[in-house]
Amino acid sequence: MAKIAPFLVHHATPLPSLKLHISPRNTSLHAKHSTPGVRCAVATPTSNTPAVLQDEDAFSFERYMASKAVTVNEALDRAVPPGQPERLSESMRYSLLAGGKRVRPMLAIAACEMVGGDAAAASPVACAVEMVHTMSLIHDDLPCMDDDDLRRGHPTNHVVFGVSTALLAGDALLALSFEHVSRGCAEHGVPADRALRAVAELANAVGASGLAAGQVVDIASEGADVGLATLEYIHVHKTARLLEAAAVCGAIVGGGAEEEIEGIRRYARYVGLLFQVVDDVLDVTRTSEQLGKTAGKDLATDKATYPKLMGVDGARAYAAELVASAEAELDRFDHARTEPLRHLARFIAYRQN
Ligand code: GRG
Repeated sequence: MAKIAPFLVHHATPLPSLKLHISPRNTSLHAKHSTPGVRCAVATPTSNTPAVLQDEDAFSFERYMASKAVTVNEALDRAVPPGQPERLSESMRYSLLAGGKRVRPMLAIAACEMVGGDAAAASPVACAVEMVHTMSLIHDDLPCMDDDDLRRGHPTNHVVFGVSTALLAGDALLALSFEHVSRGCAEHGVPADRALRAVAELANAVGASGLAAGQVVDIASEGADVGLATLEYIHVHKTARLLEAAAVCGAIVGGGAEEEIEGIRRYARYVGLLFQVVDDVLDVTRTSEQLGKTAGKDLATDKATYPKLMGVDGARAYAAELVASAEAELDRFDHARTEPLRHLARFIAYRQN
């Protein structure tokens, strides 16, 4: 039986294997854990969709998400005010404030709160990960990369502002993300050692151990006969690493103990990979209008994806196992505190765009 996730352990902080196994013959996946109720990831919301608790006193994920999204959007708006040169600031704001699910900021804030930190302390890292994410979308859409013209329901940045400005807007967002963490943590009274550690975590996630690595292997793999191990490498680095950094940075600035931070890291690695598996399934099951970006792109460019290598049902089964494994990592924490991160994992599994 081959391991499917060897690269999940190849980060700066090695962790024990995550114990996801896939049979090379039938692609059925055997993870250690199962969660009752998580039956079919990436489903149209039906009675299978995990229900948000209705009890007034109980945790409501919808309310939680909505209120955090407002706070994050306002903070991002303040972080990148209109300025000079006007064209550059317009280009930065165009993509950063174009919507988006704000999953990465949500992870940072929820992880911070889970370890007992104040949501406000997580605001600088939450905004920073969204700036990095937006930079990666702008660059990913460029003609020299994926050459896409639709993102977040709007024409891509380079279509509106031109390639040079789009490139520079991405660069400026990347630089600003680190400035924002450094200054913002100090303003929110986050101890300097935590802020420094968060900066290092984020930088590691962006560079040659993270996004850039995943992207370069992704590009090099175009047209090649890519197997599951390479696919996993690409997505652990290109997609999962930033989600992991978001949650870990939240836990760091929230003052989490070492074992809490590492538990959250393991949770987020599962969730990060889940995010990409779901993304691949949505690419073949939803329309461009529904996604706000070009659907069917992977198929059109003959890219290796989870549905291609496992079939849509196999990818859905894998997604369900990843949710279960992610949630199992939260079992060590006080249950009530884990609600946002549990619901966030399910939200990612059941999202429709
Ligand atoms: C410049 C150092 C440097 C690195 C950039 C371009 C690049 C290297 C990496 C590409 C990373 C990338 C775009 C990965 C795809 C991740 C993904 C599934 C994005 C979609 O995220 P959502 O669904 O988007 O959260 P919204 O719009 O909701 O925020």
